[in-house]
Amino acid sequence: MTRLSLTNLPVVPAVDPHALSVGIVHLGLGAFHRAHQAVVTERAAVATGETRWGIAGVSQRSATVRDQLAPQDGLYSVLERGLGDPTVQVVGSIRDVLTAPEDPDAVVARIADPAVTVVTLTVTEKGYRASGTGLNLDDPEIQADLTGRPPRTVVGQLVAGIARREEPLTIVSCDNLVANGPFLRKLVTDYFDALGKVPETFEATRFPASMVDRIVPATTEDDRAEAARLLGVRDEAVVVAEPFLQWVIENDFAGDRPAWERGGAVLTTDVAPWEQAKLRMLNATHSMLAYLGALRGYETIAEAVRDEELSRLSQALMTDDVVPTLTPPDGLDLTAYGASVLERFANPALKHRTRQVAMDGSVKLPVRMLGTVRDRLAAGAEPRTISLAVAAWMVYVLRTPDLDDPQADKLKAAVAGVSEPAKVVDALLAVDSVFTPDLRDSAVFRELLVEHVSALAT
Ligand code: CS2
Repeated sequence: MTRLSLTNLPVVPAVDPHALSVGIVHLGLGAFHRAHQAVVTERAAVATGETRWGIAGVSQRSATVRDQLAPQDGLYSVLERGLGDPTVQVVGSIRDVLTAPEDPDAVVARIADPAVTVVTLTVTEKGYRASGTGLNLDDPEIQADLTGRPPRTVVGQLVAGIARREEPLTIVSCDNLVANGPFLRKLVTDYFDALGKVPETFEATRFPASMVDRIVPATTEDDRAEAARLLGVRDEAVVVAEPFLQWVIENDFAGDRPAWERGGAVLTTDVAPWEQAKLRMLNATHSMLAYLGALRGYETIAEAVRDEELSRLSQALMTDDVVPTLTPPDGLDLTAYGASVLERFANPALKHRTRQVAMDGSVKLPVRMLGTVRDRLAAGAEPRTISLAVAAWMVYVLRTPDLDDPQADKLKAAVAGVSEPAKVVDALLAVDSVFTPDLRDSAVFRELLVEHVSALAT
C-alpha cells in the first residue's frame, strides 16, 4: 500500500503544509503532542489563515518518530475512537523533525531562531529531571550538560537556546505537573545558577502554566490497519485519541503566539484551579484504576472501570477525598466533571492499557495523589480512598517484576525480601524522592496504608 505523503494525500490537511513556516519548537514529539497541541495549532491556523506557526518537533531519545514522519513529509493522522465509528484526520502542522541525541546543536539552533517565539513541551514527568521542586543536580545527564557539551537534557536545551537569543521567548510546559510553568522556570533558574551566569534575556522569558487533557493510548497495529482502511494509504505515524480535547493556557506570553483560542484552547489568567481539578480527579483516578485494575488482571482501563467495585471506588475517591480539596474554576461543575471522567475511561474503543498508565508511578504519585492526601490530613480527615490508591501502587511495585519506572531499581531494592504489609509500607514510605517527611510521619496515613496493603495482599 502506498505511504501517506504530500503527494499521496487522501484527506487533505486543513492547512496547506507547504505554506507553513516554523514558529514553534516542540520538545517531546510523542503521540500526546501529535494528538493535542499540534491539532489545536492547526485548527488555529485554519481559523486565522496565519501560516507562521508550523512546528519543529524534537524527539528526545530515539529516532523512531523521525523515521516514521520523514518519509511522510511530517504528515500523520489522528484516529479518533469514540462511541461511534472511528474517524481519521490528517495533520500537517509538524514541519520539521529533529532527533536530539543525533544533533543536539540543531535543537539549540532551532530554539534560538528569531522566527521561533514559542517553545512547548511534553516530555513527561521524568523528563524534567527534578528532585522535589528543584533541578536534580545529581542527575548524571544534567551534570554532563553543565560541563558544556551540546545539551542532551530538556533544561539544558532550553538554557542554551535562551542564552543565544536576543528576543524573549515563551516556554509552555504541557505536562501533567503542579504549576508546570513556574516549576519549569525554577528548573531553568537552577541551571543558570549552577552555571553562574544568567543572560539578560532570561528576565523577559515567560513560563505560562497550562493544563492539557486528552486520552492518547499507545498506537497498536490494529490502529494502523484501521487508519489505512479509512485513508486508503499507509500511515506509520498514526496516533489514536478519544474525541475529548481540552487545553487551558495562562495568557502570559513574551511575544507573538498562535491564536490557540481560535483552535479551541482557553486562554485565562489562572490555570491553577483547572489543573488541580484535572490532576486530582482525572489523573489520580486513572492511576488508581491502573494499579487496582492491573492487580485484578485487567488489561485496559475500560475493563477496570466496568468492574463494579472499582467504579464505586473511583467515585468515592473523587467525591470523598478529592472534591473537598478543590476550588473549582468558574463554570466547572465538579460532580458533572467526575461523571464525565468515568465515562471517558469507560470508552471501550480506546484500549488504554493499565500497564501504560501504571508506569512511572514514583514521579506521578506526588503530582496527582499526594497533594490530596496532604490536604485531607491537614483538614483532620481520614483520606481512605486516596490511601487505597497509594497502597495499590505499593502492592503493584511489590508484585511487578519488570517495573517501568525511572526509580525502579531503588523501589525494588526497598521492598526486596519484604512481604509483611507494615514492612512494605515503611520501606516505600522511606523513599524520600516520593514521600515528604510530613506524609512519612503521619500515623493516620501509615495506618490506612497498612490496612489497605494487607487487604490487597490477600
Ligand atoms: C494518564 C494520562 O498515563 C497517564 O498517567 O493518566 O496520560 C492521561 O491519559 C492524560 O493526562 C489525559 O489527559
